Amino acid sequence: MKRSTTLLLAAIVAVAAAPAYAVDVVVQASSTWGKKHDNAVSRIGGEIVWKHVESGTGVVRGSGDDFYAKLVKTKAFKYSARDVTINWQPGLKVSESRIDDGFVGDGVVANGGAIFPDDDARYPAQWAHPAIDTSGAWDGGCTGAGARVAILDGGLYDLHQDLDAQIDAACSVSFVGGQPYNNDTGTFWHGTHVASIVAGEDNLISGVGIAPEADIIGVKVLHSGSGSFSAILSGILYASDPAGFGADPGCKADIINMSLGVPGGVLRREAASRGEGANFLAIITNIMNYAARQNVLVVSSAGNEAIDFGQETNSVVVPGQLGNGVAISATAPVGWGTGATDYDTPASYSNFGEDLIWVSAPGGDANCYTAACDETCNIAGTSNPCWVYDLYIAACRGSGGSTTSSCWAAGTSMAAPVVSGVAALMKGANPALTRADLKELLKDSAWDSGAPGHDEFHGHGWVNASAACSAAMAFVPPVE
Ligand SMILES: [Ca+2]
Ligand SMILES: [Ca+2]
Ligand SMILES: [Ca+2]
Repeated sequence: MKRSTTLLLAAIVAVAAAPAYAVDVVVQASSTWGKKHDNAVSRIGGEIVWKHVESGTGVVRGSGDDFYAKLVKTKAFKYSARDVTINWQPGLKVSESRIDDGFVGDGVVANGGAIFPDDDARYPAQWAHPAIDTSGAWDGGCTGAGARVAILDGGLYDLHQDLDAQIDAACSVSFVGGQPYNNDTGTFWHGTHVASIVAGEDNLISGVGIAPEADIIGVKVLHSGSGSFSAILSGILYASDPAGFGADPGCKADIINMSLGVPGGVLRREAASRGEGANFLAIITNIMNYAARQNVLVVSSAGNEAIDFGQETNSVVVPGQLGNGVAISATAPVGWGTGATDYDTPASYSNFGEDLIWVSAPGGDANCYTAACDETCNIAGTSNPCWVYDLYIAACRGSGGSTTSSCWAAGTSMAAPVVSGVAALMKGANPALTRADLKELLKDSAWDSGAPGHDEFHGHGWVNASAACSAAMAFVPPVE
């Protein structure tokens, strides 16, 4: 049984991208974008909204119901699909318990370790840290310093004191029209929570991130959970090749976190009547592979529909299952507030599947129904029903413009940034590591949880921060 008061299962709604007099089409050339593509678009009276030369991807706009047909008829592009806006963050769990009191920690002096988390106000409620032994990684010299993580999401609250020093504002960007990267709707701010799971500061405020010294690049591609394909593709390309969008090449990310996704079956339904769903899949796969070629590791959430994608032969998770990235399932203890430490228990909502999951990671859950879980727990200066403490507490936007607030949330949206954080720990400690190295070391350092060996829920295992740190430091590239 799901705890329905905390489960917001948003309906997946397709919105026509544009009225009949203007249609946006996502296009993919067979190789790079050249003159013939420019010419084909102008020949049929279209305009180029944006293009990325090296990947051969772009969005073109035209008028009239027949514009798409005319574009296809030019045969200039290998794939094309009319843009759609969909909800990329369905099934998120959010506890109603949000802390707006601005409580900060005690300011205990650091005792020699690289990171001293114990004096951060909400750190004692962040069970994910003991679960994956982040202290072991920090004490081993891995802090994330030097690693850059792009958060493709609905926006970052850049004034939050647990995040402000880690955000690279000059490189942060929005691909949602009329919206700056640091703006979102609602009071929760999903992107802020995700970013602070990666790199929440070691600073007395809120909790501590997995890689507290990593740099964060905010890339707004969603608004209230919804976004267009054009925005998602732009975000991935920007974080992989900012120069392609006119930005400083130094804005490139090492890791892209995408706590978003839809099962591909949904995607195909949205576009099926027009026969363009497969084209969308081909285009986004191309872009995921482009990011990989640019040496960027893409970390995606597996989704929160409790679906076994090993049995879903007719459906894929987009973008998690496409290209060369990694998709992450979620785990959580059941009754941590009352003493449980079964951290690697599969979360009740997490998608899974033989070919879907690379590794599992803490994501939280609201699945404890014992009488003890309905009692009140008092932990880290907070007081809530004990089941709340199975969720993941991290920074969020508070009411009234609070810059110190924390929220509990659960989802594969929370598990993905744990892995992005671990990847940042490795990359920061050993900048020579390639995307492929990071992916392999995540696998090699993971704990073998669940069924022995590779299994359908944990994939190659449950992520292990301290082992990943050691492996990164010890890594010697194979001799060619
Ligand atoms: Ca601290
Ligand atoms: Ca903090
Ligand atoms: Ca296993």
